[in-house]
Amino acid sequence: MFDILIKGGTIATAADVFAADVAIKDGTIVQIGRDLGEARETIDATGRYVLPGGIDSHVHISQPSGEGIVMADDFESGTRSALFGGNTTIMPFCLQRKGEGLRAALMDYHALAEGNCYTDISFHLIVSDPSAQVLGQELPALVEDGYTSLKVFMTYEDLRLSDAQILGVLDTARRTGALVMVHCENEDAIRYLVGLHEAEGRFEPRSHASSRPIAAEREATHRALSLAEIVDTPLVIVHVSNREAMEEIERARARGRKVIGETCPQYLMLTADDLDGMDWEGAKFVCSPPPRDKESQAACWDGIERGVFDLYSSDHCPFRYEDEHGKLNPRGRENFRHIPNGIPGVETRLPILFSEGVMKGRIDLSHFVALSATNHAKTYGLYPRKGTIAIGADADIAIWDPEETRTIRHADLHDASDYSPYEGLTITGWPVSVLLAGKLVLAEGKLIDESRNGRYRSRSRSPLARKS
Ligand code: DUC
Ligand code: ZN
Ligand code: ZN
Repeated sequence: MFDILIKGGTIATAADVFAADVAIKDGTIVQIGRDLGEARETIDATGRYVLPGGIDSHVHISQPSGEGIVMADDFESGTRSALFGGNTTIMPFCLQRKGEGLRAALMDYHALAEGNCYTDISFHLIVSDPSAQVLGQELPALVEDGYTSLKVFMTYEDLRLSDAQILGVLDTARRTGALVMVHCENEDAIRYLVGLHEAEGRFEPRSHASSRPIAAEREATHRALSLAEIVDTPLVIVHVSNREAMEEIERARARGRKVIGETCPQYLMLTADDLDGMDWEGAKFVCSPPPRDKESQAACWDGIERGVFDLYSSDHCPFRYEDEHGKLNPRGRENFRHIPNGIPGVETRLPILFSEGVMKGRIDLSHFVALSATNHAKTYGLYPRKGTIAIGADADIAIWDPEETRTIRHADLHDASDYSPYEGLTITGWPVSVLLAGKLVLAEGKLIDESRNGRYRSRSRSPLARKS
């Protein structure tokens, strides 16, 4: 006797699309086929797609974000929103503050997450202080413990690493088998341009975009790839916003480098013109790198279609708009430099890709599954336990209605922000039911299990980043 049988749906993996039933027992997929037998509960998936639960490998939750600024989502609201968006695993970042140890930072995040998650979670580290102790002892031990990826920044005064520091991190990553993600923007160039904008009295949100131009992203992308080449380490270039940075990835690949590229919905759907809104409304779209122009959108779609981008993540980084601790904090309502960087999007990531990608014929359903789950699991060491529908995999499953059409309204979403950058966008195709570890948590759009049974998952090393 199975626990659950999902009957009559169309299953899609990153390789195949086929009609079959799925049988689940003890949280695991145990059979796939027809006439599988009896189950205690049957879910009718006729006319629906049965897909691996989404994995969003780039999410920020409860991350300290500067004096007086508070991120909108905690683990409860962030994972609830993720679940409604068809996700069963998210990977938030654990930020190391300068002078702080990595383990101490992780303990804080684990304490915040414990018992509060509607989806499974796993942490990437953000290394802001690569001291000898961190690189020599903490990081190698943490990689052994299943924290197998980390991010470094080339921008932000308090986070940026020098080239020498990045080389040190990359060298440790090569020796330990960690996978390094890089935020590529040239901080000195940005600082120069911010100064120029301020001198000219250009304080409005739009200046955020013009002070962080494509050249600053392209240059940093090239430099990061060159540093990784010198150390012979694979690299993930996160949140790519335009063709020039994308072409740096393609050139590095042509030289034989192992490089993974990531883009995000904001670079497919928004432009810098969105930062022009009346009454400082443009602050709602301030994120880094900034959204660019129509040509860059087309380039990012091209990168999705041609497989330059293996990863499509939300970069969910939510701040409330009408809030003195959010976008309209006292300094942020006067000067773009103080508007916190980031936008919400964990719930809308997959519906946007389904509607704009699959329904508009840009990608097929298997490519959608690869971008929504499989490639994230493979890149970050969760595959084949997660990211596919296969015997033995965790029964993390999203059931999609490909015909359901909805217009995005923040009032209908489940994060703790107070707006969506995609308000008013009409979407066809929504996840209607979600199972986490074989338990139906979301059923026909309703949260039916509030027990928050999502678990922290340690990860294997990325197959890209084997120890050497
Ligand atoms: N980088 C991110 O990855 N997310 C939000 C802000 C940023 O700079
Ligand atoms: Zn970043
Ligand atoms: Zn991010």
